[in-house]
Amino acid sequence: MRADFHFPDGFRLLPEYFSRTEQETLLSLVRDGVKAAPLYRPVMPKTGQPLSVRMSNFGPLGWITSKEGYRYGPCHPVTQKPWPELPQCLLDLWEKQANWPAPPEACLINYYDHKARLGLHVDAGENAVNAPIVSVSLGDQALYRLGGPLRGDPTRSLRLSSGDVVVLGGAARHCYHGVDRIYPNTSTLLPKGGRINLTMRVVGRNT
Ligand code: MD3
Ligand code: FE
Repeated sequence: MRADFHFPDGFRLLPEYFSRTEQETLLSLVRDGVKAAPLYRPVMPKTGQPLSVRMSNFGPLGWITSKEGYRYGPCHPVTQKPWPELPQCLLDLWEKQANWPAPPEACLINYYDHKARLGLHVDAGENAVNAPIVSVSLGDQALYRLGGPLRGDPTRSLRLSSGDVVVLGGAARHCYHGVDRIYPNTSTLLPKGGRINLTMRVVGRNT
C-alpha cells in the first residue's frame, strides 16, 4: 500500500464484469472485426518508431497514429475501408456503465503480445474531454499503472484480468496511465496468449 496515492475521482474497476461465455462472445466479435480491419502496428508521430501494441478499431471513428501525428479517422490506414461497426454488446456496456448522454464513436482495439508495453500517457486526442472512457480486458493479465494529472505524480499499479471493465470518468479521465507488462499464461481465453483491450471513447464536440 502506498500512502501517497488516492484513486482519482471517477476511476471504477469492475472485476470480472463479463463471464467466460461473454468473453468468448466478445473475442469472436473482435476476430470478425480484425478480419475486416486487420491489426496494424502504429508508429510514433515524428520519429516513426513502431509501437509494440498492435491496433485496429470499431465504430464510425478510429484512433490512428502515424508519422504525421495522432488523429481520429473514419477509415483503416492500410485498407482505407471504414472501420467495422461497434458491436451492440459493447454499446450496451457503455449504456449501462458510462453514465453519459452520447454513445461512443470509437472503440480502439489494442493487442499485446507477451513483450508489448504501453508507455505512460494521457488520452488527449478527443474533443469530448469530459466524456468517460470505458475499457474491457480480455486474455492474459496486465500490470496496469495509473498516476495523476502530472507526469511526475505518484502512481499505483494494479493487475487487470480477463473480463475486467474499467470506467474512467471525472478526474481519472485526465490521468497518466500505461501498461508495464503482460503476464504470460495467466488466461486460457486466447489460444496463442496475449491480451486484448477494447477502449470506447466519445470523440466529437463536447456540447
Ligand atoms: C486512464 N489502453 O488505448 S485501457 C489506450 O490496457 C490505453 O490497452 C490501455 O491506455 C490498455 O489509450 C489502458 C484503460 C484506460 C484507458 C484510458 C484512460 C485507462 C485510462 C484514460 C485516462 C486514464
Ligand atoms: Fe490511454
